[in-house]
Amino acid sequence: MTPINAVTTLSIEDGIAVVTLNSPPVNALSVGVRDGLALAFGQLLGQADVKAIVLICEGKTFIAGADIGNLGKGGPQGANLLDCLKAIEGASQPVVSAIHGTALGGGFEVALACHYRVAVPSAKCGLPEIKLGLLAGAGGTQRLPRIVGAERALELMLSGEHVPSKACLEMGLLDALVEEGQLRQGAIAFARQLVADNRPVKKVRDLDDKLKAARANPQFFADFRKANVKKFRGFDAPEANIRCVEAAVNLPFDEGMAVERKLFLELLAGTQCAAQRYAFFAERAVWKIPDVPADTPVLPWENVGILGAGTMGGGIAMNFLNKGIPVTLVETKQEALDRGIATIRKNYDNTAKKGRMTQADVDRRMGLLTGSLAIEALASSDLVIEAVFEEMSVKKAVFKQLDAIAKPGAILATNTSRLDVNEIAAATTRPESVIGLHFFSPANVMRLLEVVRGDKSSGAVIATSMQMARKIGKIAALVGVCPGFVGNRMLAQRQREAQALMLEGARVQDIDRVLFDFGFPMGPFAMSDLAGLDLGWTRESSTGLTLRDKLCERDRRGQKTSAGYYDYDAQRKATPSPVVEQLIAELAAQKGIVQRAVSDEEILQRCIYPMINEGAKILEEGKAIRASDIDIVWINGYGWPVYRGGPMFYGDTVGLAHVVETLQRFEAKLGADFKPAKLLVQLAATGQKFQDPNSIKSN
Ligand code: 3H9
Repeated sequence: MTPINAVTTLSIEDGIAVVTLNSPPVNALSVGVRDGLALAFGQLLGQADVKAIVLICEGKTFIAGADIGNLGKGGPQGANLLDCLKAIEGASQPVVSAIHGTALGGGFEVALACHYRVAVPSAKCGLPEIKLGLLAGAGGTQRLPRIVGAERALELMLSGEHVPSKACLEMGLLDALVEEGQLRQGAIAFARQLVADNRPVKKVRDLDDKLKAARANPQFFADFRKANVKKFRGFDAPEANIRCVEAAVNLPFDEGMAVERKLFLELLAGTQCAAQRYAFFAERAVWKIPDVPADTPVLPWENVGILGAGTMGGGIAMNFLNKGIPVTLVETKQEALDRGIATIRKNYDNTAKKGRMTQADVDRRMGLLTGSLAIEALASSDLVIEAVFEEMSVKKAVFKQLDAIAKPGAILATNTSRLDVNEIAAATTRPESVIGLHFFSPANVMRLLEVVRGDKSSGAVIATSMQMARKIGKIAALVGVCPGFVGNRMLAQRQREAQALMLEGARVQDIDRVLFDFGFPMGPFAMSDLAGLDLGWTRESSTGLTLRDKLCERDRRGQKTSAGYYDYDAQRKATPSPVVEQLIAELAAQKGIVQRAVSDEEILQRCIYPMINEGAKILEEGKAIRASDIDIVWINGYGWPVYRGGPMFYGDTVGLAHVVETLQRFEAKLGADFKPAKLLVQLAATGQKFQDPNSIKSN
């Protein structure tokens, strides 16, 4: 074996050359990997005693793509990837890529430039660039459609799906599967066979058959765009991806490559791509907890107890059942328990009806669920999650009971969305075992979990909770105890301003429109109507002084009563309500507010900048570890558009000095709610960003 450079080796045995890359963790296309490819292939091409070449990787995966951390950054450039691929495809000997783990993005593009591809059954391939706000910029958009056709290519590129080997083989993306664990031998044998059979080099760029269907249908791309308008709303990358496939269909290969390059560079320079690359690393950073290192021992847990079979309790239970983990569900009344279990079954039955689960899957899950009316049934649970009524006295009483019956070392978790976890923990004799696990509704669907560490939560309890979150497919952000934690605490800022703007004269539909156009799935008023205005409202406690009280008193409780902030028709289509407009005008007059026209810009800044400010306070108080954790909460729990990277990243994008100035302007006019946080002022003054590595520590 001859070293080519620090990450590349070359061996030649009986006329078969093997180029091996070894650049942990994922063999990303760093300078070293590209240089290694260029040098190795430079040596091999035209070497008469080399009959075929195998490209393979060491470690856990084939090349997982470009080095995302360095994409678009200056610095040492190394060999050009496109030149490497040209050399590989232009080789006179057949080149076989040997795939294990994942061949993704630029990695899959390297494989597509090879003449043949083999993989082990567990491998996956795909072009996930769309998730980074990008397109495959090394020929992927031109080669993929030439193998699978335009329709399939669009599906794969616009979903970013990691496609299992077997499906790749069926689509012609792979030429053969080789035995698991035998990739090197299998690929060499495959290459030998190519030589023995005198098979030609097969250049994907020369294929055309699969493109004919789209070429023959002039409506094809327009129809595809139309069918996906909703899905792609706000994102730049989907349209650029579609234009590349259009180019593949309608232009010669090299011209298509030029279109791809131009659009790739445009996306790469944009803020959406920057935001989505940031989100990629934010998702991975969230698991790193400075004072709970990765080697912290976790507590053994094999079963879960859930207290409360309502919507939250049932949804939480499904997460565990889905992963084959037994759940004991406890309620106080038989009827409530029966209802809770029936709802879980109904949810699974509906999934089965849609063909996304078999009846056996449903039965297996339901078989793992045990109902009980006695809290003692949780005595053997390793992890207990309380999801009872959101009231401190009730929670404390429950935790006192749990303390008495739970086994030593069991994790006692509360699903509170706003109450003081320390106070709840203090109701037990083991506050170190208590933690908050704030699931978001619907708990079986929403990806976010706020893990709320109490002052006394032990490292093992925190580490186990994070591991549990991963196991059930959540993304967890570790947050500290404060009212509303991270997500709801910041949401309160937006809600307050939405209400204030409404009284000042901004129309409900305009506030919603501005936030919808910003990229949220819906605005705050449409959201309230969907959730129901009477959540936590009772006629007895109504003051009649807020708009919400007035609406609820008139039975305008949201979509469910066909009236809330909006009027709804039978198809749930919303229209602005003259009744509500009248009520708002009256309320404003009562409060002595002179209504005025409010600009879209003011709506956006008043709703969003106080959130950024609150995020800064959260960081100042140490209630979140890093700004990107806050962004993860907002992207995954509150529909913040990922292409804007989260509120803190958005603050960085518009400029923290501008955020501070704007807040100060509002403070002068509207009062202390807008007073900029100390951290925000300091960062702005020193020209730093939230995302700068030491921005929090240095302040
Ligand atoms: C592209 O290719 C553009 C081209 O079309 C055009 C070129 C001209 N770069 O996820 P994990 C790190 S765009 C840099 O925890 P897993 C990751 O941050 C790229 N770093 O492991 C983490 O670091 P740390 C298209 C990367 O087993 C560590 O590796 N490709 C990259 O759960 C382990 O990662 C993609 O979008 C990278 N490309 O999942 C694929 N990939 O330990 C992106 C990973 O310090 N990657 N890291 O936190 C993935 O989807 C997953 O990482 C993968 C492994 C499935 C590979």
